[in-house]
Amino acid sequence: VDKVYLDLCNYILEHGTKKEDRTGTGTISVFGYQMRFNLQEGFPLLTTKRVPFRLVASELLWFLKGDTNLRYLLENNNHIWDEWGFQKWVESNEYNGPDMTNFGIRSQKDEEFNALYQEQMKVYQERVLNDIDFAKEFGDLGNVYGKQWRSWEGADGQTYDQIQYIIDEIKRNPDSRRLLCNAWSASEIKNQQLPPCHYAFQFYVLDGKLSCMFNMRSNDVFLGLPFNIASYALLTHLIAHECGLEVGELIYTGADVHIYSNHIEQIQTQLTRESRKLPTLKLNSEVKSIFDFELNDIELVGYDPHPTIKAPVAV
Ligand code: THF
Repeated sequence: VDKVYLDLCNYILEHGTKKEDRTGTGTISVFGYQMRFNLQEGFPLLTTKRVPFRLVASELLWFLKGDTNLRYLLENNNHIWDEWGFQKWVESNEYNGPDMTNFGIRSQKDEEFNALYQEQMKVYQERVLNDIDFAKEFGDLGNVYGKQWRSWEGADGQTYDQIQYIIDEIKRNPDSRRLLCNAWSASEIKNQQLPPCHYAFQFYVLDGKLSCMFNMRSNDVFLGLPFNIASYALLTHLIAHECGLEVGELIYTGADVHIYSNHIEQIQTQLTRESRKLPTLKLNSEVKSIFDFELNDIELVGYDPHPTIKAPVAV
């Protein structure tokens, strides 16, 4: 996994082009890239830096619950989506604290502003955790992944559970070429704090093995991609578990695949490291339905990575 990932990093550094982006950070970008991972070789969590698997797992369980509110993530000490909820809050009419315009970029460039921002962020997190009405309004990220996966709103006014459909279809007709979940919806873009980056995925069953391909329109290679690979690998394991299948391959297809300009040093460090043995995944065999899994039913065994490498997230 590390080799395939680091090959991509090298490829972007060599062939990528400077490109401006929505967040104002600047990136080196390529358009179109594919990677394949054999899930039989171990669980694809990078070993050349520590990837916090607990955060990957709690985010995936959040999607699978159909939840779109930050509250669940905060309860699980997962802060990877905080900035997107915070943005909704500070742009609302009810916010009357110090000006937080462009807080993402400013907090990285201005120490004094950063202190103010951290303070406001703390206040926001506390309120989402402790004030249910506040959380309902300002902790919700809109019709993001959980909503799209579990209760897609059809033009007919009905809701559709795309994950349940996939599971039922795998059990009934494993040769199906419709084992697909789509999170991208033209009419929902305006109702989403961030339109989906991993916007569609599809499963494939052959010889008792379940494979998965996922598509990304935009991908932050240093922070996002290691999470995305692990998340879809975990989803494939969970669905295989419920359907009585082995795991097969995980295939990644990326469109605008980029390294942020303030992640280049970190990538250079990571490129000097030797990869280690992959961990394996252990799922609680007592749990049958993927919708019943909780964090402590999912265990990673034998993960011995190189140390964490810190990097700022672009909002
Ligand atoms: N926006 C950007 N700029 N990058 C992303 O990766 C990204 N996401 C989601 C939404 N918007 C994005 C959120 N997912 C981290 C990891 C995944 C994220 C967001 C942030 C992150 O900072 N990871 C740190 C550890 C963080 C921690 O310990 O709290 C890391 O070192 O891996 C891509 O889906």
